[in-house]
Amino acid sequence: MDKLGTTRITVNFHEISGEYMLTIWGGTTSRTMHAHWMCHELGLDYSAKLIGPRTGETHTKDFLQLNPKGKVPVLVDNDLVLSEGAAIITYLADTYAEPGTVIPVHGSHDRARYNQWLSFIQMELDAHTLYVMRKHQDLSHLYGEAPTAIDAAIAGFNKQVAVAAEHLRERDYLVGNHFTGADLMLTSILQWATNYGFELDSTLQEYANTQYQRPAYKAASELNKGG
Ligand SMILES: N[C@@H](CCC(=O)N[C@@H](CS)C(=O)NCC(=O)O)C(=O)O
Repeated sequence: MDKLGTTRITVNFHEISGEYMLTIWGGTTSRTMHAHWMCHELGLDYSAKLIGPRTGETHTKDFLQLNPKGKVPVLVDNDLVLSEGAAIITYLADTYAEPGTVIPVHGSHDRARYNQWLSFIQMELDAHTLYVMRKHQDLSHLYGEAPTAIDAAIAGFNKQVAVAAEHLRERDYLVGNHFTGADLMLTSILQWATNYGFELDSTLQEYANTQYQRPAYKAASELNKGG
């Protein structure tokens, strides 16, 4: 890693004259993990700029030009700048994966189901629940205390995650018969929930443990720690 916090990862075709065409900004959070994990699944050569939230690094003039939301992750691929973890992993898979591997092909029913799972995970398991806990627990000095909202978030998470558990009772993956970006997103969320003290039911725990064994997960997780 160099002094700017840039980690270079080996592989194939993204470096031109020493300049990386593909860069992922952000590290240390479950949401930045999404982007790094997908890059590793695809074996991409990219530059990782592991800036962290609330360090000031997401609010510099230069970074705000990339993402006026002042948030990570952000992907830069040539002249494309993209924020939002779900959009980033979908773009990476659409652009760099063999068709039909880590993302179902356009127009298929499985692609529609993939979209459904990503929306569900982002809204029901992240924004409405775990992130409410984050804001009013860990970050209560910024967002205020809200015990009633936390209780509702815990109940909401348990209710919604049970839908994923039920779905996985008879299958190994969320969509189709192999690993896709939907599993990547769900696993990251389950890891976050575990860090928050949620006890996953046995189906979900077993499912998560399986994904944690993926070499790309392990490598991305190590990188995303930012150490
Ligand atoms: N909807 C976005 C949320 C991104 C987000 O909230 N990122 C947080 C870190 S988890 C952030 O960058 N916060 C910056 C800051 O508060 O300084 C996504 O899923 O990618």
